[in-house]
Amino acid sequence: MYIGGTQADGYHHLFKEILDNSVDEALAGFASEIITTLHPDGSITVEDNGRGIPVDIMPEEQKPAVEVIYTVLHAGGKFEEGAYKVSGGLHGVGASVVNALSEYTRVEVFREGKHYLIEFSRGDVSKPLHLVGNAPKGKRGTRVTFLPDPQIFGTEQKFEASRLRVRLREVSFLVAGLKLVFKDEIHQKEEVFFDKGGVGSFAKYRADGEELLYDKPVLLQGQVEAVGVDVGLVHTKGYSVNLVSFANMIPTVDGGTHVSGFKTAYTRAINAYAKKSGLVKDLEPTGDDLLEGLSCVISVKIPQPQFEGQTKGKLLNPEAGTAVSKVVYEKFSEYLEENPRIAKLIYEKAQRAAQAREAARKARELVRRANPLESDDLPGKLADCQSEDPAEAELFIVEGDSAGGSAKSGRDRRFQAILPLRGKILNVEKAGLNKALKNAEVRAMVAAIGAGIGGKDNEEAHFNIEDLRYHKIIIMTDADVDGSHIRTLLLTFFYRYMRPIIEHGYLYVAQPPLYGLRVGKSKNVEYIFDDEALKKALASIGDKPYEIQRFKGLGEMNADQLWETTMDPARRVLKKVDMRDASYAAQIFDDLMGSDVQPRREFIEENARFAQIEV
Ligand code: 28G
Repeated sequence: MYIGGTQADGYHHLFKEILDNSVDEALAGFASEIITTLHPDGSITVEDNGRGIPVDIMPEEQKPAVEVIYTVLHAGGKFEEGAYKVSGGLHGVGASVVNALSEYTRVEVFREGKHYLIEFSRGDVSKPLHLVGNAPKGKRGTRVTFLPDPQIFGTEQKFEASRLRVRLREVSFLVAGLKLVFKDEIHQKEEVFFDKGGVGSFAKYRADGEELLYDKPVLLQGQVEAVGVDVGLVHTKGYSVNLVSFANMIPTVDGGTHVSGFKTAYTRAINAYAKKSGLVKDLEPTGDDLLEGLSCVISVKIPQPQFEGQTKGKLLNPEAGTAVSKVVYEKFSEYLEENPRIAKLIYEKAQRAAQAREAARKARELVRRANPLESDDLPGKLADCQSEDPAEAELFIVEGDSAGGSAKSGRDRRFQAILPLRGKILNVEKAGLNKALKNAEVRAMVAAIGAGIGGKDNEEAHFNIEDLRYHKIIIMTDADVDGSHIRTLLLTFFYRYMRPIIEHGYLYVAQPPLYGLRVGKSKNVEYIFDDEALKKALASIGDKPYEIQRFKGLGEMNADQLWETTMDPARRVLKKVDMRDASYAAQIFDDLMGSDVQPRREFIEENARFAQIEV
């Protein structure tokens, strides 16, 4: 089968074949405009302003050339000594195949001031070539009208304007400067496809919607022996790779040697440039990182293209790979040298991709490790609870080892887990996720919580609320300035990377007392949570002797005290964190971003009030 079936692809291939003949005439430098008309009866007319198919009698066949071209299979090859048909399709046999598969074909030739016509039916001449009259002044070219044979293709198939337009647009980009007009008589629409920018504009067109990293597309062009290479590319701020390739204007949907050659040379050129210009950092981008956000069109012209497979979508010629690789490496290296600002943008984008990939990998590892069934994988510092039912399980995140110790002995181990944090946790806002995941405290939290980690700067890492191991996560920090700072850091962490926990109302702040008050000889200690309450309590004592204990930190309370005041569900006071709290906490660090200094003490004090708990 010459056209690849009798379904929609084969049907539309007939149009491509005829169009390609006009395109060849344009590539030969003789046609500048091609008009395609879709008629209401389903037929199509393609017209070019080239030289017009020759009409002179051929000595061997004693028939006009145009008749031979439209009736003899493989006629194309016969005519084209040495030269090759550049546009895709059937290696020059196209016209006779289309004719054989069409109910009728009309070929008009405008040549040397004359207007000729020859008509065919199902491949055979129905009206021999004859002179219609004089051509309109200055008119030259070929006009072909045909209707695919319903006996072959069935009566239901029609040309789809959208498919025709896709090919016309493609050709307009692949042959810079060629004007293609589409007249749709069915929908009464006319459209012009015309582009001077070639594959560069094509790359830009295909980047549609995505914001560009820089405005002007890059053109890499050259010729290596018989192979012509045209590459257009532009980088977007997006993440997907958008790469299309053609061999002799035939789309190579499965890539091939030319695409492999491009990828190798592109990667090598950037890496070599980066090394030379000192852009390389510890984490080196991979080829995939460098491709992220790339929109690219690769087009090769090659004398004898070899295609693989049933669909013929993959180019096999090794010389195409060599040629593309050579042209791309040389020209792209040159481009990077001459455009250092853009080169830097491209490389830095790849570095970000590398970082995100690395962060995602680490996050995946942590999620895997956090499988609650394999409690071996839980962080060593975690004193887990016995219950595996998240609905009743509670996790206390506790500031400091000594408080952690009290909490561990004071807790109800059936449903309360304790995770002590050492010192100040990392400011995730400043560090970014990649660094945050290197931090032991952060890793411990992620593993203990068991639901992964998400967030704005890693698309691949995921937080899955369904895997949450505790439905109460309670931040327990000292009631002083440092405690407030740590609380703010933790709130920021949850807000940025585990926001669903806050949205579901699973995040809490514990409220430890500031004072213990014993009046007279009583054994009972009254716990007091703020200075206001202390004043009131003291006023009501009168002149009885009393004793005040000020808890500077959780660590100063013994296990029983901690349980009674802060952990016992029957007596404790918890504040549920809401989004405003958390976003406010994050805001504080937004304000400090970019500075290496820790927040000033006064600053924290000013902002600590939001977390001074009243419930
Ligand atoms: C409108 C729809 C499809 C075409 C031409 C022009 C020539 C041509 C086509 O020649 C045989 C082979 C090389 C001479 C070539 C005209 C040279 C001089 C042509 C088309 C004989 C084919 N004058 N335009 N074929 N050549 N447009 N459009 O089919 O040696 S096909």
